[in-house]
Amino acid sequence: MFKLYALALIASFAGVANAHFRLLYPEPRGPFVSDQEPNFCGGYTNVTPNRTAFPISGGFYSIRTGHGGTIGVMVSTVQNPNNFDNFSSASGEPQFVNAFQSSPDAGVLCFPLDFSQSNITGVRDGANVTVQVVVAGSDGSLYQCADLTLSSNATTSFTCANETTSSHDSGSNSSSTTGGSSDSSNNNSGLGRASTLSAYAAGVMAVVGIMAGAL
Ligand SMILES: [Cu+2]
Repeated sequence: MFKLYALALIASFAGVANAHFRLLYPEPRGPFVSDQEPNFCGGYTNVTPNRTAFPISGGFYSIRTGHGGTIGVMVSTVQNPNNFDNFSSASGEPQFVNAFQSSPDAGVLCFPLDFSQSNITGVRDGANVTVQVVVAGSDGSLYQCADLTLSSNATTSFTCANETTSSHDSGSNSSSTTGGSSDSSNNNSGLGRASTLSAYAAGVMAVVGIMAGAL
């Protein structure tokens, strides 16, 4: 009886650890390491040479997540960002690229990532930047980073698609909608679950609170 219970407990922890999220696009700094995801850049503290040429406007990012959460993207203009301070402005505010997204669902999600509206110093054509995707959910804040070079004429062959599962990791109840390509001509077509205003506000509170804790 005890053994059975212990096994179930281990299985449930393993489930939590495996859930987390993966950054599908742009390409993350390195292979996914589940245990490292609660740490800065998912455990990858150094900038990588595999920079993705990324459009300043009309871009998107995609994750696969095992659970719902509030999702934000911070940006650093430091050449080798290796700590959370590098993703903050001179006044200490975390630099988020665009509005928080909130998804109650697990699955593959795709959201716009538009640098042109961000008004962050140093974000411009040709700049080397690093993005840090934050998912704040039931198991805390998780991080993945990607090193980019911003370009006004970058294009990508990655297809922005959404495939959500309605219950935690069940995978049994999925629906699929395919968004457009990354073309700047249809830059909102990849938007998945729309975030409501209240979810946005809650997200800001949650992520900023977590950032404050992390700093
Ligand atoms: Cu998780």
